[in-house]
Amino acid sequence: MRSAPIEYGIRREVRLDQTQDSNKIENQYDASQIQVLEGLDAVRKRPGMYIGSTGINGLHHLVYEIVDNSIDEILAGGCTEINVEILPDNIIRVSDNGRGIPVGIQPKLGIPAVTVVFTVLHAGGKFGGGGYKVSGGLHGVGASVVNALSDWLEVEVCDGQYRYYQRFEHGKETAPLAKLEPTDKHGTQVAFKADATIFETTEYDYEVLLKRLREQAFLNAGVQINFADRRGEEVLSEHLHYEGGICSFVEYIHSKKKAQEVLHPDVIHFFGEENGSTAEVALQYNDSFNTNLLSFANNIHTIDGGTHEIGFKTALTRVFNEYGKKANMLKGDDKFKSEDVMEGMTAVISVKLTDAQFEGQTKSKLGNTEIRKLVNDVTYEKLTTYFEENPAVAKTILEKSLLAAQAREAAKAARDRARRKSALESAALPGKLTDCSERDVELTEIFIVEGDSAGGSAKGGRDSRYQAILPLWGKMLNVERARVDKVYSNEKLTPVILALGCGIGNELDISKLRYGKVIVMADADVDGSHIRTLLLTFFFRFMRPLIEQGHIYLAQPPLFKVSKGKKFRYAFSDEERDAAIAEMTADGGKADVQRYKGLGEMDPEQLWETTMDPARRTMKRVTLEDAERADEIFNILMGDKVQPRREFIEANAKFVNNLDI
Ligand code: TSJ
Repeated sequence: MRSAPIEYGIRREVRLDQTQDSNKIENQYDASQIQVLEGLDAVRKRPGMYIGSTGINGLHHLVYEIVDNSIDEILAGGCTEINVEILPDNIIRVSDNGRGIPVGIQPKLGIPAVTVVFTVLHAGGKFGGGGYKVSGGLHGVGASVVNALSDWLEVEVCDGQYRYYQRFEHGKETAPLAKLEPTDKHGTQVAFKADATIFETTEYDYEVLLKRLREQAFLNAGVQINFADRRGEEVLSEHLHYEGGICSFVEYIHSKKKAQEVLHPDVIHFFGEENGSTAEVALQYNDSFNTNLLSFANNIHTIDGGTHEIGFKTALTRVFNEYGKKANMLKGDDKFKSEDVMEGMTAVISVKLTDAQFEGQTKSKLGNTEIRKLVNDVTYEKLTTYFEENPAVAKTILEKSLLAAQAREAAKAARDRARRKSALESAALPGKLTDCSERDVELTEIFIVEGDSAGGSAKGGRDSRYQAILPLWGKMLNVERARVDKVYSNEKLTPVILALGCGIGNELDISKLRYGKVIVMADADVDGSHIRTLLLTFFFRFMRPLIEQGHIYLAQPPLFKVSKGKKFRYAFSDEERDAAIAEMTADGGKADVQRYKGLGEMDPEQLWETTMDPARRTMKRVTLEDAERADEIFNILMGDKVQPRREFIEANAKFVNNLDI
């Protein structure tokens, strides 16, 4: 894909010249170096501008930045394998067996190209030469930014003739590029340690890196990535290699969801190109109600979608409508909406284009308008042909879409009824709600509490100015099978919907949300776990923006009270309990351990000081991943497929307390 030589490509003469006398490298430094260093100082002053944040996401961004360069090298045909390692002390080492970053003197700056890569802003791996230039965001900021934000960074290049080495500290070279012994190897290795004075944390998350590396292995079919975490006694490692590309991606996603079954055995796949841009789509339907659409532009995950997704959705809906009419499955004026034809669909869209424009707050929405037409055309033509050639598959999928359309109609009718009703009754708050007095949503919290006795403690312990209590009781309905229409009329969830005040599903209006924090407070037992799973599933399906915008929390009540005489300590795990016992009994005598079987056993004061007081409590903010997992568990527990449910329960029997997250 990247065939044109780089700007300061390897000019034979220059390189031979320089490699004969490594001292010469030193002499060729000039004033432009000063500019270089100022550039990197800017990165250290405002790191967020370059990597988004100095939190864990920014930290992981450093790794992506380096790995992306090796992937580019693979795409250019220069190598086959990438090794990514987390070493003790959170040092990252990335290597490939490519051509090696060029070491020849860059004519404009008079220093080796590899040094330029690490010291000149925006001269990183994405430099020149007809690659996919990425603009408008945090993407592809380059190796120099990683260097600037590292305590130290070392690069080793083998070009088939010699080994070269250079070290940098805080972005500044400690010595010029050193030419070492001859070698017939070729490749690049970069090791770095993120600067702990810049990052809030320098502890990498294996799972997060694994997820992203796996994604890259799917998006670049054939690429081999070896990933290892060598920080602990036990080495964790994965070999990531998918010849099937994004088709393997779809298969992988489906293989992870035990509770659902695919509706047709083969992943549908198509590809098209126009004016140097390419579009590739893989999709497959399953028997769940969820849509899982992942889109990428130049291998960057576009979480907020954009023109490629719009082109796909428009064409998909059109193909279904045209085929539905022709096959006599759609009657009269009936038409599918986009949401109908996406129900139960898992799809991956990958586009490659020059000058990708990323928009929006987080730069994760593709803006290039020409891509809409490309994806639309490709999807329309190829999917129409596929349906004509595979009528049995088409029929299966369309039947599912028909059910979805009917459910949508039924839901709308139910909503209209509900709206008329609430307009008449006007008393829109549920009777069980004990509201707070504050009305500023930024300051308010609602505790959704399991059971009436816990509700009583919570009411007694709360700060009534800004904390509201909503007790829930009894078993809730099966949200999986009861669709939006049923949820509206269900007596158990209606209080939640009414109390939050922002509606659900397509009607959700987050500006109407009545509390800034929605806190699920349930016991640490099996029933509590069920309630959490149910509520998270409900939020995931019908109020997803609340999760995305960080409004949903899980309270963390203590499991034990350890006391001795007048002294006492709360413990939130078995380990904490044991530590508290050890500490309290160090000077002799026995400690008393009380196990809280439920929130209701705590008196209001205890509940306040351990779980509700903002100054002392810990809470878990629910992420989309947590909720998605709850949704999966919910499917397994409530779905009608007995086998996965049994497997799951057997496998998790001993962890039953942790079912929810
Ligand atoms: F991020 C980075 F720049 F530090 C980095 C780059 C890190 C790692 C682990 C690998 C790489 C990298 C760069 N691997 N391979 C390359 N290839 C080139 O830079 C290269 C080599 C030859 C030619 C050519 O035209 O001959 C062009 C390029 C871009």
